[in-house]
Amino acid sequence: MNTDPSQSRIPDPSAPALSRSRLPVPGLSRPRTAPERGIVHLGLGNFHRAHQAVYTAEALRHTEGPWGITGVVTGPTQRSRTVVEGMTAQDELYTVLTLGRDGSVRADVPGVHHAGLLGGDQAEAVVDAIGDAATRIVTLTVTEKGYTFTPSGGLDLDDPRVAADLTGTAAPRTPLGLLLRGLQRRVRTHAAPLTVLPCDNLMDNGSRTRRLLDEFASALPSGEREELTAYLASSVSTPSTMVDRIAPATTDAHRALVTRHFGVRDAVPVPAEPYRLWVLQDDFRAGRPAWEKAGAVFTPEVAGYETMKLRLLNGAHSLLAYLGLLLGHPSVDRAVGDPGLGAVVRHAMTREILPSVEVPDGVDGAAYIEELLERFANPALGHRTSQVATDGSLKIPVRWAGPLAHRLASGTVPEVLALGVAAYIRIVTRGGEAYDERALGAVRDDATDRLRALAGRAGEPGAAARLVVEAGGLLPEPVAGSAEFTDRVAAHARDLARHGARATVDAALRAASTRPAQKPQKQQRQQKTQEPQEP
Ligand code: CS2
Repeated sequence: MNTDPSQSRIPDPSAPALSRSRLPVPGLSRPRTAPERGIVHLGLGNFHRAHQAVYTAEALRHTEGPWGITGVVTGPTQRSRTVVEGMTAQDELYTVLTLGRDGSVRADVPGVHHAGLLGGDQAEAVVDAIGDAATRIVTLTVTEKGYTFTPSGGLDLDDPRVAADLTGTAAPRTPLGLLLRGLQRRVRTHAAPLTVLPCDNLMDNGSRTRRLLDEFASALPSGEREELTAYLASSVSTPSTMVDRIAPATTDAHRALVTRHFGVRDAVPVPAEPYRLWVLQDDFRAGRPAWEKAGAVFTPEVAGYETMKLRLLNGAHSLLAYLGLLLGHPSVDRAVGDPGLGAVVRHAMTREILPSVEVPDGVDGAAYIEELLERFANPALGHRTSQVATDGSLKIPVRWAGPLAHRLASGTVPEVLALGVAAYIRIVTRGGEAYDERALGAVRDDATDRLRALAGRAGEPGAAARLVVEAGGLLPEPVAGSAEFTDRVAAHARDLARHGARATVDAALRAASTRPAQKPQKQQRQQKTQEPQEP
């Protein structure tokens, strides 16, 4: 089946809504009834619906089990509410549209969800669901922001929402608050074991989540603290996972596609690429679905896959997003299809990022990079650069800090990653003055006001970028304190302002291809105020 872009992009309101009684229709089989709820999922967004839900539906086709999912919306956005309301109106069903590079469309209806909950308005119901003895796994896709940690990785006790959740006088608002109150309910009612499975793009997401839960429990008043700490230690596991599938935001074009192909109206379909991967540590305290039957990989060596994916896929994605926005590209496929940008990103992946990655046994790093570039080039996805650019202050440390530190330690300043940092700073500090925000979409980032104020203290773009790197908390030492690195970022920032993105990307490509990989001269920190050389 093929997509035809000349066809209507507006959904047909007269088509009947997707529902169990409407199915099967040709191309869409009737999904099974969701089994008893064994999983509570925090973060009912597109990624979960195209990834874990699909794995779970497939696993259940092979092995029965109580693995129905109650999805919880944790963010306040209207889009998240739309998902719960849309699914409710459709018997908790929705379509996963698998969109191939060749224009092929495949549709699946997972049908594994129970009625969704709104974390804000229905916090008590969420706590009940997590506290229910039938719940065996709590999974999370709450984005980097949802974990409420400080740059050093600890629980952000200064975040007023965290502080409020710790007092327990009102309904919990943060994902960790909801989770902790649910665990508290479990301790006080039955103390059955549980697995907490984070599925976000964070390195060592299992141990990081564990640390945050432990810190949350330790910050509770005496009495509450002891019971939870003991329960966490004895009965809760937090395996690490690497998750991968590109699943962009839904648009009217996707809704129209469902109606055109299948004759039904779905208000909340999920577009996704054909590729998917899930790598997990097999440490489940109360059982799990047979996800391996759906292709998931269980291994103690999750870290290797995580590093490879976060640095190469997500790292390159962020480069394409920031440089793509400055070059006027609305989507990732258009950005990677830009010959100059495609070439610098390929260079960065091969020469600046891959050397920092210990590729897992059996994986060929160069072939993985080619596969990623092909995945990015999928035009059917329409993955917005502004969507990937969101929350850069939290994503950049995860994606770029490791490769930057690795290259700097080996005596090379990574030209393209330095340009990426300059591009991010330009976008976050100048917004609509830096790129066509109206056409390409706004880039949301909680650090915007803080970084703008910092940049404003410095004045000219090079000095502003330098100050943001040195004092903005974006990148850890030794990267932020490397004079060679901040010089390059400042030079790129100045070039972006003076000569524009096209000339700067082209110059970076020339410099990156010709610059010998040698140790730069050691510079003293006080020398950093000197004007750097133009590339
Ligand atoms: C993207 C990811 O939005 C982003 O930051 O880099 O959501 C990416 O699409 C997924 O991690 C792919 O698995």
